[in-house]
Amino acid sequence: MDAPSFVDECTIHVRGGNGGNGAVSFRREAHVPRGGPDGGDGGDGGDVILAADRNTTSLLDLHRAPHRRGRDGIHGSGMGKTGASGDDAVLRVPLGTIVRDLDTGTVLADLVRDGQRYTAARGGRGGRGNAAFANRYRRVPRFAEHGEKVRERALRLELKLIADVGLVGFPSAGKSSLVGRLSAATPRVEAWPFTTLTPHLGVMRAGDTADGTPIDVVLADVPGLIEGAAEGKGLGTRFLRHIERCLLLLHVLDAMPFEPDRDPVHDLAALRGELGRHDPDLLERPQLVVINKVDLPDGRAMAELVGDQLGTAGEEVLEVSAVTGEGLDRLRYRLGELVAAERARLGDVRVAEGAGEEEVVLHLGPRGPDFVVGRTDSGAYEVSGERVERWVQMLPLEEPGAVRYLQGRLRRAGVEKALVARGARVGDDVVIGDAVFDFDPDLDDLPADERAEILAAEAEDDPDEARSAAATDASDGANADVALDDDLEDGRDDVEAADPEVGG
Ligand SMILES: Nc1nc2c(ncn2[C@@H]2O[C@H](COP(=O)(O)OP(=O)(O)OP(=O)(O)O)[C@@H](O)[C@H]2O)c(=O)[nH]1
Ligand SMILES: [Mg+2]
Repeated sequence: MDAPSFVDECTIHVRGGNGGNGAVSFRREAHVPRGGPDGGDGGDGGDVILAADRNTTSLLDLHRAPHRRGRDGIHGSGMGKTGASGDDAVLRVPLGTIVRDLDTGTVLADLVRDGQRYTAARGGRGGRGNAAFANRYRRVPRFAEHGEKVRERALRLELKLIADVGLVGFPSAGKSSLVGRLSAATPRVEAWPFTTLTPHLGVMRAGDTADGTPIDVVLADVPGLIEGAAEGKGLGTRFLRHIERCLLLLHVLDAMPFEPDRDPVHDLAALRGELGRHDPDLLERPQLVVINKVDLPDGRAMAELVGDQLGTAGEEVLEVSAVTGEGLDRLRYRLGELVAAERARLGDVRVAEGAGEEEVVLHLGPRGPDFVVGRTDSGAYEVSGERVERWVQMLPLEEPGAVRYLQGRLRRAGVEKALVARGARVGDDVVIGDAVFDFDPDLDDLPADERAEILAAEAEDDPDEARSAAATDASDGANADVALDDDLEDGRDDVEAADPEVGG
């Protein structure tokens, strides 16, 4: 039954909600002769967020329903009403979920602690209402922004369990029996091999450490390995990824295996061979060996014989019985000691690799140039860049006022200069996103006063421009807060989620 309920890899397609449209509206009141623009802003679309949750054990839900979206923002309306923001879609994932870009394989986030969140897809920004475009020079703005439309993103999720001790052993060696005895977990135990089909965790209270505080140790019970697992025999090494992040490995050896060609010494060598073929680094972890089933007739004699042999070879070996409980106190104590030592050495992060980077949940690459100018096959100039394309998408280009506003923005962003530098001349086609423009670079042919007025109006549109440029520079490195610096770039105040009654 548990095979289909455990999924440790899946691809998801996520998309934030689109932003709501800004409204075009003018105040009309009986006693106010000339009402001003009062179109409110659209609400922002909801994000898609991955949240690490200790109570979620597999990626099954996402595997079954891999397409997830944030809710769209509500459109703004008259009387300055801002539309409500769309709700975020919060997707719970197990601790140890690694998020990659599906196409490039780049690791975007590694969610290892309960409550860690990664914004997998950002919602679109709400468009500004026409009231936002009013200034001394543009008293009657007849346009508002559309809400930002956002694209879908494909992500690959991979779960690598976060545990302290990984139990490895042949099928039926007694791994699950041990986890059942040592922790509150109740894994299935049967007399036949491959009873455990998916990894499980159990939490063990491991006695007192040196300073007297008890420590909790997380045990990972993984499906049994057999010789040839690395080549796919048995369940193969498909589940070995779940011990990759364990602090130490516990080899569980059967004192009295049924197969005549097996014995504990041979089994240990075979297990190490399979581990090494999966990932040689695994063999560098601290390792402890238990010989289980010493309660069986001849079990103890065998354990003593083998124990001496392995001990001479430098192994640390404990003899136990998961059935009678013999040796388990000693095992519990020793595991506690070893785990405490490893945590002290690695800084108690419960993650063997990448320690120290774990708080950084959002890994953004360094910010590239805001836009690039290229040529299309037909010879047109093409300006591409997220911000620039967003401006074009969000403005109603059938409105002359909006086009003029856009031109100002492009000019100030340096797009015109870059086009000229690339060789564009008046009348050439310029493609930005889905729109095609005639290149009309500067205002030089306009009468001086008209030109001054346009420039003054533009300056009022973006009073925070200087601040915005500074913020953009400062956020150059990883982990930039995109939302913040984009808001500054618009020179608008943060539009908070509106009163839920409005426009809902
Ligand atoms: N006599 C005896 N039998 C044991 C002991 N530990 C486990 N067993 C038995 O060995 C069989 C296999 O035990 P499991 O705990 O399911 O073994 P496992 O290593 O988890 O096996 P897989 O999940 O198939 O890899 C069961 O019949 C257990 O009752 C022990 O200490 N003594
Ligand atoms: Mg088992």
